[in-house]
Amino acid sequence: MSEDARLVVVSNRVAVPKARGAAGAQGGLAGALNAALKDRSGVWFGWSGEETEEHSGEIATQTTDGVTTATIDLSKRDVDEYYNGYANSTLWPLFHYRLDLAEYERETGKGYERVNERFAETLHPLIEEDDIVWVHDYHLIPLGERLRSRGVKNRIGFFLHIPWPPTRLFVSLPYHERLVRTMLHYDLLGFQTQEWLDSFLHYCRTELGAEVDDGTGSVTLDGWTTIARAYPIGIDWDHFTGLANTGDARQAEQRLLSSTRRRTAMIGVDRLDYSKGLPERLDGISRFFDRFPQRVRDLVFIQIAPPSREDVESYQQIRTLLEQKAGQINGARSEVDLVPVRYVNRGYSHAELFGFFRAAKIGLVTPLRDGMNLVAKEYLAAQDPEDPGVLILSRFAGAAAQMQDALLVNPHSPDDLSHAIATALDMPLEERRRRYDALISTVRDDNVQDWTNNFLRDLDAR
Ligand code: ADQ
Repeated sequence: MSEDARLVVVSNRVAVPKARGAAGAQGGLAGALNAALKDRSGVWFGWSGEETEEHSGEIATQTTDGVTTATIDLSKRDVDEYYNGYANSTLWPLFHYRLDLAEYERETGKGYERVNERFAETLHPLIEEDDIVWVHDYHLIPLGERLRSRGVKNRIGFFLHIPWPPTRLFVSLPYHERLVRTMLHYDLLGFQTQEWLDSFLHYCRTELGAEVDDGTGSVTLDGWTTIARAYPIGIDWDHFTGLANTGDARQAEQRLLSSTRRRTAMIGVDRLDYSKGLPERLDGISRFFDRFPQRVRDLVFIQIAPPSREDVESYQQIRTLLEQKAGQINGARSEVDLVPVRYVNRGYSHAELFGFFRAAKIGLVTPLRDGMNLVAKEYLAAQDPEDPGVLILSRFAGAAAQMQDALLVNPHSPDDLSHAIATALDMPLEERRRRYDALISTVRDDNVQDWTNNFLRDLDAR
């Protein structure tokens, strides 16, 4: 990218320093983008997270560490229809293959288009001639096309953080064609893995009749050409591993070790979301204790899961279900001096998570479907290379494509999970080291700086 080009990042939420919800369970996006923006004196535009009676169009800006954030508030109706509605009750479940949970409501679809239009209207005057614009995620798919309709000629790229579903599922979305056609107005489209990219290209070819070149990823339709490629996201390795020496990380590690004593700690850390496979995970653990009742003395499972998207009903249901399942295992297996499952409903700082990960000899990451999953990478990054823990990873996480040396499991199968837990518990040091050595280079080298550089390099070349 030319050294002078300013970077404008657009995403639904913006991690404004000290803003409500800016830290904690906001997701993998925030850390990734801050790293990209720091070097490029960029602007980060999006929703403040605040609701107002009426949409005012006012922009609040703030500059910290050379990064300017520009945020707008949304009306309650916009939040209901665009955020809780179309983005999180239609696109999120559908893109995670959950047709059973996807809701198709005309009104929320209109709200989604209206808010994308609002974003374009407010953002347009902030864009300068040579800026490069990078739009993120499923909330803002039509934004590029909305900017183009206002005459924006800048290079605009889009990255999808979640999976792209197979065509046969995707066509259940009303107006699917209209949505995908807007994507062809971007100069560059990024997906997490080759699998999601293949599904997208398949759709363009078979449903839109676009001209698709699998080699270059170019997609042409009605005079518009975009390039679609896979850019697997990574963690901020230097920052995350640097946390090892903090007091918070050490204390967290000690706290976990002293509370688990002779038992092996197995950890799960996820936003409370049905895509993360949490009830299925507990079924696997329950099966493990059914098979090996005496091993309740060897293993303690710690699940850290802060609530998210609590205004959406399917998220309230999953929370109740999890409480029941954790309660059932503990009811059946607890002794006066031990409880097999600790279920913690809150977020922790990355330093504390580092310490917990390091103290846990098994990392259990079993989403039913996940664009990438950064927890899998963070778990490994926190391990002691001399005595590393074992990562059990769902084959349906995007991360599995890069992490074939993890213990890969089918998260739908309690037997498979139970078997993997037993294997991990008994795995000799030599094999743990071999797997760790095979996995750590992708975690370290394919990091978030590499991801942003690759994406921006290709966007600049357009
Ligand atoms: P998420 O669905 O949020 O992200 P993930 O990639 O695992 O999933 O990122 C979660 C981030 O939040 C991690 O950095 C993790 O440490 C943090 N986190 C989770 N639970 C936490 C807790 N209890 N306390 C504090 N922090 C917690 C979406 C997609 C993913 C994709 C990312 C990035 O769904 O597939 O990997 O974006 O592109």
